[in-house]
Amino acid sequence: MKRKLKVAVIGCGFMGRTHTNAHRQVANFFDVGIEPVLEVACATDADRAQAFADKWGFTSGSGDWREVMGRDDIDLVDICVPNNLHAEMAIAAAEAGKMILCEKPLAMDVAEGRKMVDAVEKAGVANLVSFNYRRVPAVTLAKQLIDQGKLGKIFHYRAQFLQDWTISTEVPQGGTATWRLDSAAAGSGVTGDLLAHCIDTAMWQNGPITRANAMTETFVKERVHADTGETQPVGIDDACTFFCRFENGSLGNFESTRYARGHKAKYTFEINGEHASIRWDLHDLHRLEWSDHRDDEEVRGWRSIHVTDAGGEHPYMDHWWVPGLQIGYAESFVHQLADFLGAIEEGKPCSPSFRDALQTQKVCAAVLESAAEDRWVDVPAD
Ligand code: SOE
Repeated sequence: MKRKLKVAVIGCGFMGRTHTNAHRQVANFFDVGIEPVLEVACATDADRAQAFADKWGFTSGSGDWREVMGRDDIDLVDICVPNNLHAEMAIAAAEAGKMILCEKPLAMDVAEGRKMVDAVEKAGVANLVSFNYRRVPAVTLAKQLIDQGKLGKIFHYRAQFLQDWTISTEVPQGGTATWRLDSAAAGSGVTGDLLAHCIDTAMWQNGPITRANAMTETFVKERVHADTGETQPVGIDDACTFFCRFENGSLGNFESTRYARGHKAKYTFEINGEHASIRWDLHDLHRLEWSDHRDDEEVRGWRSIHVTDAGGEHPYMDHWWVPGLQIGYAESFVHQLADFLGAIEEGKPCSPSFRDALQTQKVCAAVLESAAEDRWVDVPAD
């Protein structure tokens, strides 16, 4: 008999759907001894929460997250709301002794993030931040190849996350669909929303980032606020480019923008080592490209690995179909949950924990400070 874990999903938008889908799928594909039970879906609007609960199979819907935190029957709180609510909800959940899965970025800023880390560590509750791209099999395979030393010494890490959905000046800020453009709800723009993913993956694969030098730009300076109808200054970064140094001596080069016409979610990275290079592209997420200088000269070049082998060669793939058949974006959330539940079962921490995500928050803060002050900024190690 599997242990049942009663789950409250807070937030019924895009991320609420990705997480709920994972809760529904995980026990069918992964043999963990814990099974999530969809107990309550919560949103500010109680009717919206109830409609979401009905559609996705929760026992009930609720318009009051504080009441949900106080319920004895809830084991795990899954926070899928705008960034400005993460800290308050996570700290309340920790104080109520709940396990917590929290959407990225961890917090609005480092100070908030520290309070969240203190809260979960003091309460001793299981905690994980949803940097889901780590768990795309091709990305996990890249990490394994690096750890096995197959690339040798790493010289360069470069990553981009490009989108084009905010170019029109007619797109509002704030509200349910466009809160990511409102600094009061999001904290920052592409730095916290998109580069945080790249930074998390990069530090996981290549170790700590120690210094950064950045520039940011806000191309559209004013937007109508969806809640008030008032035109207000835009406080987020629309684009951010930064250089950095990693502790292992390698150089980093990161770029993100929502003004790259033609790109929807073009997250790519390339890592150059002394023996080999690898590169990955979210638009083709089941492939990892590999170029090995040790290959015979006449066949040396880039090869494209179809990361779908199910015999244990490729991470996570033995849980899905048969070799050659792809999975996608949604499954990265299933993998994340399977790893989290497995860690809970074993009483071990799961990464990225709140503490791991705080380090990403510190890099984001250093990047924003560097851009504001036009200078290199060190990233504190603690
Ligand atoms: C923004 O458009 C966004 O949805 C991010 O918030 C997600 O974290 C990213 O995975 C895709 O893009």
